Amino acid sequence: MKKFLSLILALSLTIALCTAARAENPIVQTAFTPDPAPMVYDGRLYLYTGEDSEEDNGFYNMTSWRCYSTVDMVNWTDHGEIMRPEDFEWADPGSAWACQCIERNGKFYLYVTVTNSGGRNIGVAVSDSPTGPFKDAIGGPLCGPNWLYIDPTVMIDDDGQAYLYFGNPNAYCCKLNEDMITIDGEIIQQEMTTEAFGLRPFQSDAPSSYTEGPWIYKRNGLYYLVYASGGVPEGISYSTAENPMGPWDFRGVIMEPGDSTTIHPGIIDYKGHSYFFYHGVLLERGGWNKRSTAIMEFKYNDDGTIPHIMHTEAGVSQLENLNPYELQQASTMSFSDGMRSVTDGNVYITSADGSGYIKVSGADFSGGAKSFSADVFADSGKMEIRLDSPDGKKLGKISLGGEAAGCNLSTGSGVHDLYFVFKNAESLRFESWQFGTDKNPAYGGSSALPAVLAAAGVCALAAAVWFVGFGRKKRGK
Ligand code: FUB
Repeated sequence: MKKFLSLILALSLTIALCTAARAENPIVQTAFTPDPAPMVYDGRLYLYTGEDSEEDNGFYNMTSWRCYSTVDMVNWTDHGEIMRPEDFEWADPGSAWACQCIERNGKFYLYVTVTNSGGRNIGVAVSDSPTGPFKDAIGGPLCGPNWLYIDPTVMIDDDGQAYLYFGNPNAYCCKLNEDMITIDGEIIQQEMTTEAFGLRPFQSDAPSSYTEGPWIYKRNGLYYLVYASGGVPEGISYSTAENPMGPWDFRGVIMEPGDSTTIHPGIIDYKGHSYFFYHGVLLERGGWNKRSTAIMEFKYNDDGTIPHIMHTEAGVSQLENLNPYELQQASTMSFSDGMRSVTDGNVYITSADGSGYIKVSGADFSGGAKSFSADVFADSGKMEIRLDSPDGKKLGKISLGGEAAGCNLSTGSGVHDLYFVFKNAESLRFESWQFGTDKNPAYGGSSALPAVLAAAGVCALAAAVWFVGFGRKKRGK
């Protein structure tokens, strides 16, 4: 019996630890996040995406470019809208198609696709920070207008030469000058052959399988071009080359089409792991023009080839625990349900209809949490702080509306998934939070009404089953 109980305890611990350590696909539920483009800078992984509007216009209603960042691959901080097409005075609103950001000499260059009356264009914006603000660097297109000019991807080679690829259904490339905002020489169209880019399965008249969304990088001296392929619905294929401007050799399909018309790849190494980014129709409220970013970890084969990657809702493993005693943005989360992100100078989290929750994965409560403070305000309702599931062990609650309210907080210890659960929270504005190890929380927030909660009670071992939801097709509301 003793052995049996130990086994149950060990199993429960294993479940708690394993389930606390995984992300979920899609990685963002508070907004739509098509066309993912990762970038590593100064120890953080940044992710740039477009934004498919919640308001359908029958086409791609893409209102802004957004930025997210992480240090653990599971909890992502939403930096909000970093730029809108209107910020390019010559571009049409709603045309924020695919982008990529790259750093050079401490400046961040955001290459984007935007439309105007003449066609599509590659524009470039610049900032001193990876999270913006970004400003149009030229005052006009880098290239375009041309209806075939979409989806820029940029790489700086070891010798400092920068290369830009873009295009649908042809792949174009050119060199960039060191200023990163002017083109050096001619724009060259690649030979769109089967040898270079594979065969389009159901379109024998198409020149090759290459469709759009190129992603260029170099690994072990070899150049890789990964791209949406096969026409509609798109899968993802790749080619390699000895020279950054080609010719390219088709190397195979990485991912089959999912349930989205389009798909868009991004590949990056971070903290010793290789990650594959793509988008699909992954949220319950999603659709062909309401797409979301997903991530898979993969390992290159010994010969440098990329393995076949399956679509899956199981995300990637958490690389390190989160420190709940540091001031955290409310927009840092691993999953949410019923919540939305709003950018108004700051980024805050609100709820779609007053109820919902935010999950923060793998928070390390070593030392024991005795207090909690948050920069949170709503006209009414309450916020509950729970462990390991939306209805798991309740550490405490904050009554929202009017003055800051509090209650006793159970002592937290160990590593737990943290849940902020909102009930009837009208006009919610949640900006940041922090746990404390003493009973007199000193709030470090920046605005709104600090709501304070003090502590008592016990945090029992949470072997509670984490709500994974495998088998559910779409995630979050
Ligand atoms: O998101 C709009 C367009 O759809 C992108 O520019 C393409 O890559 C495809 O994802």
